[in-house]
Amino acid sequence: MENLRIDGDRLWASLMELARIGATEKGGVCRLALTDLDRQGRDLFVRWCKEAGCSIEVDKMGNIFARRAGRNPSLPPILAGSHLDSQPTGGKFDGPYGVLAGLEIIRTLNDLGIETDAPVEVVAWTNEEGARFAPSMTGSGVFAGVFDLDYGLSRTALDGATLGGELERIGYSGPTAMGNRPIGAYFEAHIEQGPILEAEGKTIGVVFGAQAQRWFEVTVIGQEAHAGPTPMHVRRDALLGAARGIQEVNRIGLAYQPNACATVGLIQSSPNSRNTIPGHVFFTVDFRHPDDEKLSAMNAELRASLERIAEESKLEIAIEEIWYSPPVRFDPACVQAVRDAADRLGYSHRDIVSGAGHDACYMSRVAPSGMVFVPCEGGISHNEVENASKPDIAAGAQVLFHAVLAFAGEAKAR
Ligand code: HGY
Ligand code: MN
Ligand code: MN
Repeated sequence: MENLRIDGDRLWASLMELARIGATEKGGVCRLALTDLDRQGRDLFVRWCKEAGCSIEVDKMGNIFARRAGRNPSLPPILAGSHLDSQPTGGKFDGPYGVLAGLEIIRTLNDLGIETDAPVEVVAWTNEEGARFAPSMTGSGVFAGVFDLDYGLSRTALDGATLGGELERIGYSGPTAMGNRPIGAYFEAHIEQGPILEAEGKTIGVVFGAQAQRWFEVTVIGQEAHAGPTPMHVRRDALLGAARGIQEVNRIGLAYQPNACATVGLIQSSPNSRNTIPGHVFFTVDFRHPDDEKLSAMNAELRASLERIAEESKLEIAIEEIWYSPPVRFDPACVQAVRDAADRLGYSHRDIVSGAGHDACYMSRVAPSGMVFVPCEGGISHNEVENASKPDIAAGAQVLFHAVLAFAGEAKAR
């Protein structure tokens, strides 16, 4: 097993080449799901997989599966993958690392002339980020049966584009039926996107689970009126109501420390004119906690706060939960395979729970799944400065390779 080494330089070069698609001035990436830039990234990935001798399948949600045959085609495949879409101010590694680390496994198997027992597949999931089409992880969610296909295809962006329409437009509305096929195991390499591994000087995160999430959409309705003649005490200011609501989101997040996370990331106010009192405000809430009951309590507190604000400020406030992702525990055998690989390869490691959601969270419902984390600089992600070191990127891919091989069956030279 010890000579089974991936090529870290080749992986890094592929990451940097892909990062040129949608590159931003600050060194990040903006490749929103199903835009032309996402299509270009997908096309490059497909070309590389074909060059590596893989057969390609695209399903009805645009998930791309690149398959390397194994000795026994009847065995369920071992998958490695992640996503190619990014946040608006995203980085080079969030998503592409897991996809290209999977491709690096294929390339290394080819270099070493190794035939695995089971087929190995690399997958690029559609719309993991949920930045353009909410919620997150819709491609893997439909594959895993969490959402039905109509729900997935009907997700609508703020500009009115539908996920299904955009899949058609960029030519990635595939013929393959969704999911419903045996998968031997699924592994995903990802940057941690938080500060723990770097702070502790650990190279590998052995991910044993992910925290729960709830996403909400809040609409505040007041009354547009003139900013000049309207006395303060008669106003029904929707933006002031939203501000109080946002303050409550933060207060609730702080009240449920040490693990709660509470974020308002998107706000729209209308009519957005300096001298008109806002009459209509829309904002989003992202609540997370490893403990499901605490997350429910945060939800209840938010609803109570918004009710009180509506009454006090004579506003109409509606809150809709649009997404709930329960806490995830990955398969113990997959977690152990990652831990054993890190041990065998001599990498420092620690068990860790994922603060972020990942496609592996949904894949864990249909296949034994595990994840490999590597540190990112300053723990920063969903930011154009997102960075990781070449040795860590290689180390994570090395661990991924050994974990996949542990499930793909003994590797023999062809
Ligand atoms: O939001 C998340 O956790 C992921 O980046 N989609
Ligand atoms: Mn990601
Ligand atoms: Mn992300």
